[in-house]
Amino acid sequence: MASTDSIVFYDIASAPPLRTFSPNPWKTRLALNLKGIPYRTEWIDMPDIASLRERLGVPATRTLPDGSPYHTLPVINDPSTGAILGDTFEIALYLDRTYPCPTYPVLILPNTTGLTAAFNAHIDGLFTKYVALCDQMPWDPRIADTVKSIFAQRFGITSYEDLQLKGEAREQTLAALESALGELAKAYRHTGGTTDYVWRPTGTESALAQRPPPGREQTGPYLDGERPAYADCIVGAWLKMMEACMPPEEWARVRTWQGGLWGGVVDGLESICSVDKRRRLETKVRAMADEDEAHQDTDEQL
Ligand SMILES: N[C@@H](CCC(=O)N[C@@H](CS)C(=O)NCC(=O)O)C(=O)O
Repeated sequence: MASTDSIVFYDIASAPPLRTFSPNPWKTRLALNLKGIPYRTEWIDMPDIASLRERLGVPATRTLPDGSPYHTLPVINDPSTGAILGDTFEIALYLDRTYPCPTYPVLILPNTTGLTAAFNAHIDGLFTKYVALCDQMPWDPRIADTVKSIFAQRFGITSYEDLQLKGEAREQTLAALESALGELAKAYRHTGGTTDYVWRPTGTESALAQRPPPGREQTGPYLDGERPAYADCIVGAWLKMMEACMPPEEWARVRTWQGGLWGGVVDGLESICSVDKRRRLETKVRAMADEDEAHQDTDEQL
């Protein structure tokens, strides 16, 4: 249960009922839930992020095209150590350092920090290209007009509505997203090298020969093994954004692409997606920590 000593997690407020919908806060929420660390959420309206960060003394980690600071969430404040952090990757590293294995499951496996950072940048780049498809962000009606004018000003357009993708252009963007996700799907199927044929029914003989027997392919829901790591939270965070912000019929299509891989990834993370029902997770998270301890014992014996 969250107490007064619990981590305070600042997330971007949606319309009621309050829920997480933006990708970077999702990364941190998934990470906190995966580790099973008690926390409470403070919901911040998007136009108030800059003043929050200034009040907490957390410098901006991004810059707008005109060079001015771009204040973002998530931020966490951990009263037990006094740490206040405002960058998702920094937060993941901090959580692993401060809440270590074996008491807590590990987010970033040993010797994969650089790899995970590069993966994070790659995934952010991949999904950002298609973010115009996420045009149903659940802004609170109280601030929706302000948010839209902030975005319009940022993109140098007169109306937020000009950002909307429609008709054929939208279909083409969906097709490009499917293809980009097809590339990413290769990372989930540790077979067939990097050829396109990993996720297509036909292929070169050598690619076909690398496939395991039907039913024994690695098809997620996690990138590696039987449990999620931070890399899974990164992909999961963007998919959860699509689930929350795309027209439902389009999200339903994304779920089915690459043999239903993306639906499976989101469903596989379901137990760590909860906003406030942490108790449900505790048994599962404890089991994961035990597993990490077992791995560590094995490593030490080698
Ligand atoms: N590099 C930062 C990026 C965080 C970020 O871009 N957050 C977005 C939400 S996904 C945000 O707060 N945007 C506020 C805005 O657009 O004004 C991190 O990893 O924490």
